[in-house]
Amino acid sequence: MPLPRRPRLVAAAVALCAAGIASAAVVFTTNGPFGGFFGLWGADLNPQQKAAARFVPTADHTFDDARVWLMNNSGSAYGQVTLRLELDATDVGQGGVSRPSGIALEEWSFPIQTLGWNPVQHTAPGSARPALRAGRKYWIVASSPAPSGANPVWNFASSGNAYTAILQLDGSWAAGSSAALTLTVNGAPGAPKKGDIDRNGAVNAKDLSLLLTRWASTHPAAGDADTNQDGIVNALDLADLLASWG
Ligand SMILES: [Ca+2]
Ligand SMILES: [Ca+2]
Repeated sequence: MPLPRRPRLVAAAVALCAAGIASAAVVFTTNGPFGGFFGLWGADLNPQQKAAARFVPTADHTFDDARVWLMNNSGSAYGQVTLRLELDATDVGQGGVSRPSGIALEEWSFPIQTLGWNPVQHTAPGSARPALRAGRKYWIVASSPAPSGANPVWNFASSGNAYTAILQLDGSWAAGSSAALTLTVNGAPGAPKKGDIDRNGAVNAKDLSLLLTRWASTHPAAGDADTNQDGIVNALDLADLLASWG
């Protein structure tokens, strides 16, 4: 006797969901903006002020997306937001103070999708999908060209332990409030081997050719050829590639 159609369809849907769950993991997350002691509040994004949250993966991942809660200082204007996934200054030879380096692995720009005191979680999906290496420091940096009073606000989390920083009027980064900017980073567990630039699972002459083509490049052209993520393609990356040959 043939099986009824409905149970077979349900089984297929469950299998698809299971596959989706298995391929994604939370690399880092804070709580959302609701329920905190001060209620809804956050850091203004305008030409004089950027805001950033730092995260440190505990295991290697491949970046999937970043999600932040944003609201709006205006009741009628949708401000523009730019988010960037940046390397840490201490990893790219910019001194010993942890802060955003200005070197981006990914970048997104979109209009904020909310008006007034109405936070919405905005998702920035990965395109280059860089490796997030265990123990390294990364930043999600937000900025906006919108003028103060009609600009996006990056909400503080009700609780959480992200390290945050604010770009001051004089152009220097300073430690943010003790409260965290909201941030969730998702990724697929595991990352390509260092030197597997075309991501086919092997490190071979094709990857070597790609690395040499990008020799001395900086981001974004450097891409995965910058295997040690120090901002430039050079002999250190070549050594990484040769060490994982095969
Ligand atoms: Ca390869
Ligand atoms: Ca490098």
